[in-house]
Amino acid sequence: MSRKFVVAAAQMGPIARDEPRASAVARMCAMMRSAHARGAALVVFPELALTTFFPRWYMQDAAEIDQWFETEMPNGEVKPLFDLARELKIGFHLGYAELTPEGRHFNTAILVSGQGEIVGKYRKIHLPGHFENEEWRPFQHLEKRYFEKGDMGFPVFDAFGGKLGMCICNDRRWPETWRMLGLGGAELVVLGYNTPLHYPPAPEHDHLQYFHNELSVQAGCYQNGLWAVAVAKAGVEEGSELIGGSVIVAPTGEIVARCVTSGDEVISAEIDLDRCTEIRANVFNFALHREPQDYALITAPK
Ligand code: CDT
Repeated sequence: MSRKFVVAAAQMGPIARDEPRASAVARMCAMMRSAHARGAALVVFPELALTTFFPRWYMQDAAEIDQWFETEMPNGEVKPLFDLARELKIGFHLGYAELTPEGRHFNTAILVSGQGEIVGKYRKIHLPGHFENEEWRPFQHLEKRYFEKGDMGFPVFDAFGGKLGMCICNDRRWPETWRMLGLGGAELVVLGYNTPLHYPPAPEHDHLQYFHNELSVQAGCYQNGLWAVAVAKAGVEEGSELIGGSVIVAPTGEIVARCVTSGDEVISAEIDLDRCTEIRANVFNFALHREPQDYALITAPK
């Protein structure tokens, strides 16, 4: 049976600090319709897609921090997206800030089926940035302050006729992320990102941000023989420029679709999950060629 289907990446332009979630959801619904018109079975939205990228501001007040988090999913403001998915029979991936009933904070992504059911959840493991206010920076990156490290590992889900995994933004730079998902059997990895063009600790690398994004995703795909859809929140958001460059990448590492704007933009591609075998049965045949007994340092405590 064919395992071909169309996937879409729904890149989002900036979300203002005072933009209500309902407005972001309306923008996502418009892009979901556009993805559906392209025949997509799955549309991928960015990391923290419901609000502005709030870790750029230092906050101390718990209530002020918690206003950026969702305490249930779906909630009233996000429900239109779930309803539309059900109506159009299209699945989606959504990143958001999660506050659990126990008061735990995570940078989370969910996978929702074409029936509007949550079929997968992932909590970001590689949290970038810092804990304290660093006044010398033009903007903060306080993910380590506002989120706990994810506690779910790198799960792989049976969905859309194949094996799907998720990671979030900074996770994509780590080969361990991709290898864990590859070893888990993932055939498609979906991810969102908010990547500032300017990296204050090493500004000499600012011109490489797009290159490093593609390098990371293409290497992850090729070295594990899987597809990926990597989706940005892009554009100048509250004075901080975020890279765009959302891509759909084949198991060969080739980019098959790429966003060309820094605003709301939908791209799509037909993917064939059976093409993972081109790589996995050959150069990266894990069973035949991996030598884990020589990789002990990778899992040694840091
Ligand atoms: N959101 C996120 O993880 N962003 C990081 C920024 C670089 S580290 C401050 C990223 O890896 O793109």
